[in-house]
Amino acid sequence: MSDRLNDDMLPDLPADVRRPAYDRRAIGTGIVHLGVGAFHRAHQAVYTDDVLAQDPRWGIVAASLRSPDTYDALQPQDGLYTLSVRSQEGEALRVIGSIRRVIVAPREIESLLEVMTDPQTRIVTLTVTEKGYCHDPATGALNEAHPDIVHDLAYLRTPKSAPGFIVEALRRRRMNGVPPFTVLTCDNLPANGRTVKRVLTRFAELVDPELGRFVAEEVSCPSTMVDRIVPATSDQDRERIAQSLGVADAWPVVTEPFTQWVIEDRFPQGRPGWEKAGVEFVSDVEPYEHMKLRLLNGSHSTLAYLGYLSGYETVADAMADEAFVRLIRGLMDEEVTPTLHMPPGADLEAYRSALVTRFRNPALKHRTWQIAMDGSQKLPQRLLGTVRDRLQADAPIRRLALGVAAWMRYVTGIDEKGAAIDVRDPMAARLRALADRAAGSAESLAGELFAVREVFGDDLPRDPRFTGTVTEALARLFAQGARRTVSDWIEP
Ligand code: CS2
Repeated sequence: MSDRLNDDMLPDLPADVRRPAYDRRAIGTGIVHLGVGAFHRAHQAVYTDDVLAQDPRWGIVAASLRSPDTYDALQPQDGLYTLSVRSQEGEALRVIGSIRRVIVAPREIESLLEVMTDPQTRIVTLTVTEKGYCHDPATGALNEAHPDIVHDLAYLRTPKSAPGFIVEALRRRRMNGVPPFTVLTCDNLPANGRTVKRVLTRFAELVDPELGRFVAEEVSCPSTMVDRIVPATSDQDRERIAQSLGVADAWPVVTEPFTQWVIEDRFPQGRPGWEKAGVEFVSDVEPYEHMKLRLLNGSHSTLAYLGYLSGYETVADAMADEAFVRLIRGLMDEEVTPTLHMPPGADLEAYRSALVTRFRNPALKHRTWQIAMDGSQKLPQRLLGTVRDRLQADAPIRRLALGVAAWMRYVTGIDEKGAAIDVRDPMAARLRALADRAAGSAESLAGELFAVREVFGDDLPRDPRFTGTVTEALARLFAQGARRTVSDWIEP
């Protein structure tokens, strides 16, 4: 199929494909987004697309901080792309028009800083994944030895990292007398607004103590809870969607029907009327965040490591196995839920049951390998915070410990059949070296990995209830494999 999706093609799309209900030429840029991956395009960009007809000020300029892939795909399409919502009931297609322009940051540093400095830009949103904050995952503090941070502090005007771009743009705005934008992180970090604020303040302080004070006092960083499962797009997705559209889309995004966005309402420079698109504005996101990070993402990571080791390609494949369903239900019901504070009006039982259905969605090919990525950055908020709360209550942590042990087994880089695992993690090389040193013994492997304090902090390695249960689970994984451990870890 040679024709490409673009503005001129919109009128010719099949009638059942929804498309922008506004004049794209009339929209301004109110938002700069950093990290234009599939998640942003299936979540924040869709909520924004919903409100542009009523308020055209809030178009998005989206930057990728590393690769030109998204630019190459969307530039010839005038920034348009297809959102495919898939479930057992079928597929609904919609063309999203809220992204006005894509910038590849490394080759257009100055243009990106220019838009970020423009007074019309009132919000900077981010989905740069956990590692993009260049912080220490166990403490949430800026990692001042991170190579990108070292670079950005030395070359303020040509940053590479998200904190580097944001602080430089804030510095210029301040110099020009332009009020700071609101920084809205949409990543799965604990207390994500507070974490990004801490990182930015420290970075700014290292540039100049005055700037540090300015960021601390003047920049609003509301916390958010974001939720939508968005697996990587496959070539089959591209082909199927092109067939339905009648034109090619180089990079559609595929997602589930469920979507949720909860935001603290602190936007001194204004914001889109996202509530009309279903966003919940609250004064404190923490209960929502704990509910989501611990129930959804904690289960996801557990499924990812155990599922991958058991030979399951996708989450839905693992959740077609009753032993996995039992483990995940037990994890959520018995170990995670008692640590949660109820978000106002939430029905946790309904939430947990909905999660099981979402994980089982056979129309989403969400690879266990994809979720397994960057475990060193994910474990602290997904599993270890829960572990700490449980230990404090002197309550059992068996299923949580099995998830942690499965991560340890996974980062050895060798699967149960002796084949290599492609471990993607900023700490992969270090973890692999520790695993090699441990030479396959559960006890020494666990010991080596407990000492990684960026993951486990100083407290957990000293608690024998934690180290003992994880080591026992790891020994079991080595002795009898993941699939069998999943079925008999709780009730032999
Ligand atoms: C997943 C998340 O890849 C992962 O680590 O757990 O991306 C998850 O799909 C989203 O947080 C769902 O909202």
